[in-house]
Amino acid sequence: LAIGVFDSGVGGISVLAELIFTLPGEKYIYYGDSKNAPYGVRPTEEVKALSFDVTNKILEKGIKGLVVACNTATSGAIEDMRNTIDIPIVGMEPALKPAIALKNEGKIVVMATPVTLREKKFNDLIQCFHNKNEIIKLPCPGLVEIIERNGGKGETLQAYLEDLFTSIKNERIAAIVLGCTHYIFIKEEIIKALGKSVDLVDGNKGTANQLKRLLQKQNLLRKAKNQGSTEVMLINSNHTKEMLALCRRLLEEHLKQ
Ligand code: DGN
Repeated sequence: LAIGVFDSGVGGISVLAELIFTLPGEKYIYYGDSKNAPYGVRPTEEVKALSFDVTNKILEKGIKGLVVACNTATSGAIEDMRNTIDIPIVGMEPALKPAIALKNEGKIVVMATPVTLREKKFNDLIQCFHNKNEIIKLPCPGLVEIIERNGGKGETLQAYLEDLFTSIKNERIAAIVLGCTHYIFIKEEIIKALGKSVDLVDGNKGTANQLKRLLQKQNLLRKAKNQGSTEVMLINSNHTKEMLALCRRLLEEHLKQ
């Protein structure tokens, strides 16, 4: 059986690459719901309904574990999914713990979608750390759409980021948490727009390790003797040639890093 991975679009491909590094020799089914992206500015009930729709499509193909490679869908739907679907399900969490562990001086900026930053899950997480570093929530409506278009390169992205960072330009920044899986593809552009070098932290490795632990515990990892090469099936609800080419390019570029 395969490992299912889904996101509202292409962002979760950065997580897929991390999974392939952590668990090579497995079979992966990646579903990007680009037709319905972005999820991050919708009411929570809609995020839930879309997440269940996609999950049902992946479940039909037969999977032994599911990675919700989307912070937004994790915030809005993962609890209900765990209550109704009987396979290991791992989600994303903005990487506050690793950012604080760096012990840099200054504030921690969390870039994420409006849904992720307003939902209970994130606000509960902040409570555990509020006395360690001051946390600045930086919602980025519209950023996912720019990245969905061509992977995010170009002047529109640069202008968006420069405008976004005007509010934090004069802050001392300990780290920036990339709390949306799409943003992993634009690390260089973030640093360029900020105009200074800052630690960028994401939760991809944590998610991949967590899936490994869960599958190991239930004895669901492919045994070494049955292991062939890694297999990846890329599916997208916006089934155009351009979108599938973008998915392939992002995966290839990310696997090279
Ligand atoms: N990659 C998704 C996330 O991590 O939140 C983006 C959600 C969206 O569609 N805006």
